Amino acid sequence: MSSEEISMPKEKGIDHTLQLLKEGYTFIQNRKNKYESRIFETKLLGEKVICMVGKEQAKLFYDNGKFERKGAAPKRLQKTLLGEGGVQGLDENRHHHRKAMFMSLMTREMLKEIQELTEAEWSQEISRHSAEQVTVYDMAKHVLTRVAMQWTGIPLDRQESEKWVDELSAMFENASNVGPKHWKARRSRSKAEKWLKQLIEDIRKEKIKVAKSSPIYQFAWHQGLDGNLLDKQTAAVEVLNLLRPIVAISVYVDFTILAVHQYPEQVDKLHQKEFSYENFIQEVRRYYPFFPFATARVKQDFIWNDYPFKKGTLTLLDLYGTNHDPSLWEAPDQFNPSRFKEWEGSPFDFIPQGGGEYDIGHRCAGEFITLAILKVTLKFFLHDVSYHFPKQDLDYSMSEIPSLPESKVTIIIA
Ligand code: HEM
Ligand code: MYR
Repeated sequence: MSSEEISMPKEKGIDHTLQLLKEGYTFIQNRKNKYESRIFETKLLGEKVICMVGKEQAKLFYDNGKFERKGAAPKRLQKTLLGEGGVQGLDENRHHHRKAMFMSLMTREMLKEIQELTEAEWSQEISRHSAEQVTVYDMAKHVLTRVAMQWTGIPLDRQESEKWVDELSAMFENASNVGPKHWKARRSRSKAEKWLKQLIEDIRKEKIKVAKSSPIYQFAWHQGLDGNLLDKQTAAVEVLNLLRPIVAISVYVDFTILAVHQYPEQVDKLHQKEFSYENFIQEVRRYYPFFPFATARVKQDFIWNDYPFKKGTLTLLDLYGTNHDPSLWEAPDQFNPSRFKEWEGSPFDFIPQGGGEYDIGHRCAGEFITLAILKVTLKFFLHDVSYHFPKQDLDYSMSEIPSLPESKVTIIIA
């Protein structure tokens, strides 16, 4: 260490993985408060880990010269949530090239299409459950599975699509679990990858025809930087990087309807046009917990604010904690969509789906889709569905990842 370097606060002990599982979304925040530092060192899964939270720290984390993604995602997460060989683990030119394929799908027309599909599927779903007691979460998973299949151009009808609800859900619902749930997620991924590999092959051999403009066609015929098609396995992983997270939007749908129930005064303000539907959705994504933190590794030795960062060190950026940082957000634990009227749109302070840039960074490729789907879903529930909330347990845990209201938000449809 040179004379200008100082050590960052360091959590004592051999390993803190159990505390991470116990404290969940608040693990990094708790230590930030304890050490009075937005950056500290701990040990997780047997290795030294740097944890960071805050806007300046997000800027640092998304500096491609300082951090890379190779080997950053834990293996068990690759076997469940992410898959192996996908865009999340690529760096530099290979990442930019692959990411461009995802971002090329996010056109105004494609976003409009997914909104229309979402509205149509919600209409169907609600009429199907007329006079029943249902959970918003389970309905959303069915609706969004059908939406995901149609939008991606997967040649399955509604009923066949529904058969994949459980597999697509297990990959994100069980991502942080150990034991049988973890194995269920692994099996779900293997089964879905096998199916998609075959489908990609059939499309390439023209045994199955799909629209040229569809994402599945684009991915089947995507050429890597070397001019070759993606191997089938990687193509399957990337198609799942569309299908799975579209279904995962169900978590935000559940929290959106929870917010409608818990904050009727904010719904009144929305009706009075004090703020927009988008503002309401943004506050849902800021306020409620979903993706806890992003992971990267130090690319080469550097010093930041006098702290030494050593090449290869695993680093976590607290997404939930940054969205609740009291130095960035006034009264962060209040649900207040109006705050987004004044928000300046920084890519580093509001980061529920990661921060930084889309094209050359790892910020979520599906953020526009997420907003598009949530906006039409909120409008639909406020204007086109007659329902009420029975008595239920709406608490949600801060240690279960991903977290959901206990009752999954139960409603009785008129
Ligand atoms: C990346 C969250 C929806 C596709 C990410 C990242 C987060 C995230 C935290 C990683 C950021 C980082 O590593 O720095 C979420 C949440 C969603 C969601 C909470 C809500 C359900 C979607 C949707 C899609 C999608 C709907 C596609 C249709 C992706 C892809 C990446 C990604 C492809 C990898 C980007 C890259 O590595 O460059 N998402 N996401 N996500 N997301 Fe999402
Ligand atoms: C997606 O399917 O990509 C969208 C959101 C899924 C969220 C699942 C949350 C579990 C994350 C576990 C730990 C993250 C550590 C990198």
